[in-house]
Amino acid sequence: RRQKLLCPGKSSYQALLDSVTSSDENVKFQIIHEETKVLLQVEIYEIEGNIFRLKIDEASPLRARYKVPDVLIKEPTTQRLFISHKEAGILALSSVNGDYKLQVRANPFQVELQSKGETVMSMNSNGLLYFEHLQPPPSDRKPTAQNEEAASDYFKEKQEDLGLWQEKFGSFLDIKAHGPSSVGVDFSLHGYDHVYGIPQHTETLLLKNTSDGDAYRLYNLDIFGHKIHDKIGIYGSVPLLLAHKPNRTSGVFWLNSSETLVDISTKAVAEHMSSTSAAETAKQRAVPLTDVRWMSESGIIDVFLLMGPTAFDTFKQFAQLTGTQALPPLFSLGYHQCRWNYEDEQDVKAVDAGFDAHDIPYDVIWLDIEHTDGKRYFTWDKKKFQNPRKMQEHLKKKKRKLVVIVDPHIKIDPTYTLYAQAKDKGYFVKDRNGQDFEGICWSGSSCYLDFTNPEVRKWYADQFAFKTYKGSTNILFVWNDMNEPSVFKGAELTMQKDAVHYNNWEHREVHNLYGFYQQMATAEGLIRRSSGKERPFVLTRSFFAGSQKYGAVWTGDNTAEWSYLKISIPMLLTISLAGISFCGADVGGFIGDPEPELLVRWYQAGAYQPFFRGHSNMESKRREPWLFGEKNTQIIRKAIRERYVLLPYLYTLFYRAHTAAEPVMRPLWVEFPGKTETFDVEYEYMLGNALLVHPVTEKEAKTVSVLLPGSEEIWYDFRKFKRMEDAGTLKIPVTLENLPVFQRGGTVIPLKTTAGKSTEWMIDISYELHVALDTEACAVGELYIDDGHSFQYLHKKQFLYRKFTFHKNILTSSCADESGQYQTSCVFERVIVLGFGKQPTFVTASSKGGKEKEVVFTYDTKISALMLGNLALSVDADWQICIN
Ligand code: MIG
Repeated sequence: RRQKLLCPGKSSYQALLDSVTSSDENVKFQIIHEETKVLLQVEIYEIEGNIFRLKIDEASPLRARYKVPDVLIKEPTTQRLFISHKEAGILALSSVNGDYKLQVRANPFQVELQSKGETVMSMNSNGLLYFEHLQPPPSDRKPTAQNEEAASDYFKEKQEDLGLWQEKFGSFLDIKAHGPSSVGVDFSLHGYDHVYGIPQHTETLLLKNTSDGDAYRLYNLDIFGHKIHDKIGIYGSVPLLLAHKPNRTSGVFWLNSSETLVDISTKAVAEHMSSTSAAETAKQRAVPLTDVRWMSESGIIDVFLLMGPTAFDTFKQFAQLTGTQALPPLFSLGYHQCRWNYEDEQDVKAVDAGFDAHDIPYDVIWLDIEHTDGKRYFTWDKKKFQNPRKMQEHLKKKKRKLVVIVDPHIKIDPTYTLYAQAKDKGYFVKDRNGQDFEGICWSGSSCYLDFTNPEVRKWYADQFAFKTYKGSTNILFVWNDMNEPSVFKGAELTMQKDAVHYNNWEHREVHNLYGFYQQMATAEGLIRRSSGKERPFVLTRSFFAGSQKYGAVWTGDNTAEWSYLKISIPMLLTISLAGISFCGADVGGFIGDPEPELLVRWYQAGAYQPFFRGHSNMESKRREPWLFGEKNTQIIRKAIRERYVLLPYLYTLFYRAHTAAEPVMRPLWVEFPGKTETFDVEYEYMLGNALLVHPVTEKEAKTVSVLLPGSEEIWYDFRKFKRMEDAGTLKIPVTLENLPVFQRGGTVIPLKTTAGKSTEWMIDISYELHVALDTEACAVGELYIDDGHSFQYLHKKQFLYRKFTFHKNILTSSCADESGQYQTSCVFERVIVLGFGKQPTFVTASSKGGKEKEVVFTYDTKISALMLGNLALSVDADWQICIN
């Protein structure tokens, strides 16, 4: 409310260019507010890899302001910025290689960032820089320096009744111990009218203009039955916004964990063509421009400008700051069966057996909150789960896993060890009076662990040790829910902002980090219980920038309606763009009961999304995949089996996400950055660079409009192998059995030849390659393999990374990373070449050092597909197949 009183116009800030100092690390100077005379310190950094960082803090704050810790994986490596020019009112800085120039204008204060002469972004060009300096509370304010007096008068006069020191929210009173401290500024993104990112909202992929409505809000909340197309924040936040135009992608990463609002306004502005003659100067053209205004309740301004220039560069830049996706254990890419609740040990066994009886693969069964002894996490209900170890041994024999829920609220019960210990050690968040903060959640009156404290995180991680967590075994993994944190009867169902954390920081400062920290501690616990050997799996509902390092996220309580299936696609794409590749939505819809057709369509969609879990609410009817009649069971079986067959490709994509920050699921524009028709496509997407997927999200659909982009591309039906006749938007006929999936020409996809009961049953199943030729009759692809569960790939380089190239009718398998080695007896059994022009006369295969042998093949003239069988070519050997 206070910031919104400031309208676009001339900024009241002026840069004091006499104060400029520069070092290898940064360039610093001060800016002053004309009325309050408060000085702010500006620091500008160039970070290796085309990143710029701008920090603005008070020059001499009353107390230190909150600076988000633990999100950046390390202190970024800076490069010296050179002062290339300093004269009346302008400070010009240039990057080491001279590609980038930063222009700081003194009056009004404004920063412009240019890449090779092109203005890409500017800051404060709308004059919306806003910075509330910390003041002593009105009660102990004594007039001292003149400046200070002027400053407080300014605020008193202009902002009376705007909740400076306390604010009512319904029946809640938020007492702001340190007074107003909000910050904000605007960025103009030149030439851009497509912006994306800043999850999580139930919104379109393309961010909307907010001029006549609500700003996008980043404030992690548990909103049960959330509406669709709403800018209120749910569960998680990543303050990263991406902007794209045909020749460039850029990003703005606003590192602030307090409640944040983002206003977006796209417009066309006149651009002057540079020219000398007067007649020519009059020539103008309209270019788009997007203004993005960030407003945060507290903290400092700390913003990273990611200069791309490609989308993949931007992803790398963000990962360089916040880390890449953790490599998931392979089982977690299989299908997960969840429900609130699988009742007891018999239920778990019966559901597990149901999958075998219906020949449906699955990897993990989940236990929700009712498995505990009265919602005391890390315990078991003594009646329903009398022998959890035995139950897990049973699952282990079936080569399957168990995930249990572990929420952050701790039941107030002195006989509950976890509570008693945490209480004793002072590990709970405090209320404003210094008592343990008490809220209500599933466990009744509860306290909340203060995960922002590193000591608490360590202690919490230790709770996962096998000997401490009674009844847990090494097939048990963890689900962190309610970690926004959710507080029933709390303001907006969360913790009051004036609660107090570690080091005396108020909750308002750290709110959006709470879930991030719980997942961090949980993942650490799972790693530690295995003495550092095994990869963890932790699903979290709440998240922040960097959560990708700790596991997976899901989109929370969606509803079993078609519109929620549909919106899940842009929601997952947005989360993926924000660095979190391992994401999914509850298959079937959590709330309510899906009609069978919707459930089938949701399985088909989920099978081609990164995290694949069926889940349902307590009040929903049972929803195991075989409960909807033989025909639907068969279609769901087919969808899940297809997922399992595709796992080699998916796992390879996760390896790329882990090592190169490439999102697994990506919007079309990322793959086709020059094709403007892809920029707003949100109901279809690319899985890696090779598969285009368009889930069916309409009831009784007979056709689906699919955009196959790129006139120079060739697309193939992924299952029928047929080359698509046209590119552009096509009406693709669909039946209930299929969803439109296409393979892009020029790619090679590795698959398993068949599915098994779970990923672990599939280790020895042979592989096949789908080689889809492009217009030059070429294709390339990759396959990553390791043991699927440990850190040996990292510590001992036990992995295989293979590369496939099809060129001049020769398919070659070679090593893509010589540093890795992994023993496997697996073979390639089949190769299918799509778009192969003519019937071959003979085909030979030869392994390096081995002799050439003839290959049996069949050729389908109608669809130009060549199938090579009985190959038995080792996965870990170099080999060649020659087609003559
Ligand atoms: O408010 O643990 O989003 O997946 O089943 C309900 C019970 C609490 C919310 C989660 C949902 C989970 C449920 N939880």
